[in-house]
Amino acid sequence: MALESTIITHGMPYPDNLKFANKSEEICRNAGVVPALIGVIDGCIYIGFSFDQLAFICNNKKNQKISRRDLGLAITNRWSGGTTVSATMQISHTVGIPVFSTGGIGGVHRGFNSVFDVSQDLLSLKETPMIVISSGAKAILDIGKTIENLETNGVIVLGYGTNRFSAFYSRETDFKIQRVNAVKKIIDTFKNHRSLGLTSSVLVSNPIPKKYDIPSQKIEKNIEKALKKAADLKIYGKELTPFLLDNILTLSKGSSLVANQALALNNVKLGAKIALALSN
Ligand code: PSU
Ligand code: MN
Repeated sequence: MALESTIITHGMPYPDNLKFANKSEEICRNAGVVPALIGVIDGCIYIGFSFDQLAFICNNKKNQKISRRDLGLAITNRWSGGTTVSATMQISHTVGIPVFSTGGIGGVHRGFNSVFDVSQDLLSLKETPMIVISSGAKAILDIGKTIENLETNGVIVLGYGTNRFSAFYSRETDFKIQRVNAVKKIIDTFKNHRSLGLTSSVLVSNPIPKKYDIPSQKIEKNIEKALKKAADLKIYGKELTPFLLDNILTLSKGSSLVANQALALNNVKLGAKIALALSN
């Protein structure tokens, strides 16, 4: 199963990120699944890091955030850094790994009408046939527009044990999606979708465990403060998402980090079950 690395290089501070990466790999191995943590060191794409490489990438001050469009640049200029959902999907699909687990996908940003910011993750979900497990889309986004984009682009969205789309730190939003209760249904849906020659992904929205849920009213104030700061400082493009996550982490006094890790590890658990069942 594929795992992304921007969550490690740009989503969590050191050494929490290293502990998180180790834990993710351990969950996979205990489930009988080979973890493929994907990232770039010195312009080389790695599908699985050694112990030393992982330690390096977790604490490298020059890490780049590498999305799908950056891959050619990263190789040419010998960058090191984390691959986003879009870059990780591109690499996984190229080498034949069909299942990928992450925290939250990128999507349509708030204020889209003026800033036109849509994550490449949505393009990759449209164009790359995989099963992607996430806790919905990040709460910093415009969830409604993100859902509409997924529908337009033919991405199947399944709610694991729920008929509501998740918003990362919060279990539920008002947006209805197709509920699925069993791993087998996810796999059958993917196979039937593929049998028709369709090349978009199946996105599984797996809610954050109840214990770690942060109700949206609670996190919303912090999101709005972070968005205002980003606008004041004219932060845009690929810098925006890491800036927002970092500011929310500070504003929430670390509780967003705990939630982020809990949901991402929970997604690894579900992803490993899916990967194992698919390979069997
Ligand atoms: N979720 C996190 N932290 C992150 C990301 C997601 O908790 O850093 C990353 C993912 O790698 C995702 C990327 O693909 O943010 C999206 O960035 P953008 O909005 O610039 O497309
Ligand atoms: Mn963007």
